[in-house]
Amino acid sequence: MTTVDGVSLPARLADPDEGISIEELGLAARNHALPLEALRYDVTPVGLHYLLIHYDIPDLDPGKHLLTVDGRVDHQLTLDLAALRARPRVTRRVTLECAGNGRALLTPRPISQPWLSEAVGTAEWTGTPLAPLLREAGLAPDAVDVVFTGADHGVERGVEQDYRRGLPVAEALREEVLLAYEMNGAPLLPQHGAPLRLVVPGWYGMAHVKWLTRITVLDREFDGYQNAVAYRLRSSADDPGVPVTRIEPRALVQPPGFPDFMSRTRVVRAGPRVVEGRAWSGHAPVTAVEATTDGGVTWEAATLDPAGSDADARWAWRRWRYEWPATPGRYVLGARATDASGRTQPVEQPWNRGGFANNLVQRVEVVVTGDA
Ligand SMILES: Nc1nc2c(c(=O)[nH]1)N[C@H]1C(S)=C(S)[C@@H](COP(=O)(O)O)O[C@H]1N2
Ligand SMILES: [Mo]
Repeated sequence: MTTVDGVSLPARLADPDEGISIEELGLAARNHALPLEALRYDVTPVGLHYLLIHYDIPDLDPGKHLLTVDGRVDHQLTLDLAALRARPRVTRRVTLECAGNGRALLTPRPISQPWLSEAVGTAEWTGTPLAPLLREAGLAPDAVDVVFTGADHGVERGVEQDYRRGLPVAEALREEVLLAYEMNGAPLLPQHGAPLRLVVPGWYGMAHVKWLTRITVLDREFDGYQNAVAYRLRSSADDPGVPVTRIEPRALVQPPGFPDFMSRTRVVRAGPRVVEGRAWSGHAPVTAVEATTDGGVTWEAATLDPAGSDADARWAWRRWRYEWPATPGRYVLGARATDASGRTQPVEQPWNRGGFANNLVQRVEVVVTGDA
């Protein structure tokens, strides 16, 4: 392990009432969220999809890019993009969400990329399934984790590293997992992992390794930084914690009416209104969405759009709507998704040190006015 001293800020929680720092602002400016009005699209236009890039976008030539499969396999494989494109081609609609979504709303605030509630997007990913490639390489019977290496390189908490993530072999062998080279019908853009990335439907964003160069099969659990240190649910700094894996259920409201420039408070004209949004879960299909207009004191059932009959959309968000007879006053809108595993969203704040996998109900401040 190479360490670089003196360049990284230590892991820290914000002091009570400590504002967002220049470092957090720098991360937020590089890594943008989904503008919430874009919840209107079934498939997020590429430029509106959220972004999360730990280091720099690497400079890769698609014509020369190679993917190596090695480690505990019978035959090491090396494939270029043409060879990957010649393999069976699949398109899947998948919702990605950053594991740190909602972090900046927690108290105390973990200092990192300061997401509000909008680190989410849905794309149509095209590529070739990973499992047949692993089977062709011949997985050793003692295979435990499959490690995916990106071409990006940086330092995190003093540890110099390529971005690498391990995935349990059973997850890597799911038929839905893709080596993707297209997003919404066009070659991947640099910021989304061009020319090749992993897509692990149902898992938080950190598993979907971009700029993929190497797949290494291990006979033990991967103990690299992004698995052993970074993406864990810890109650305190010395708690070893548990790994962050699948996406917890969440519903977001597409903010109604029009916004105030600074506060983003919404202005809605009185009258019969339809509040709508999207809901998703990486554990099991969403079975119910409830809406609130009083910040979670009372709840009403919302109507969920029928599930995509298309199995290829099983991992995508679903639209929901709620008819709201809006009368003048101040409101706090929100929604709560429940999935078939019984998981739902809390109104009371859950907390962990990294601010991961939190799915606190959103709060959309609305003023309903009587005049046009
Ligand atoms: N190589 C590499 N892959 C990566 C990352 C990264 O920094 N480097 N960020 C991860 C994280 S934390 C997220 S949330 C998703 C974001 O994917 P997107 O930027 O295409 O939305 O990419 C993941 N894959
Ligand atoms: Mo992320």
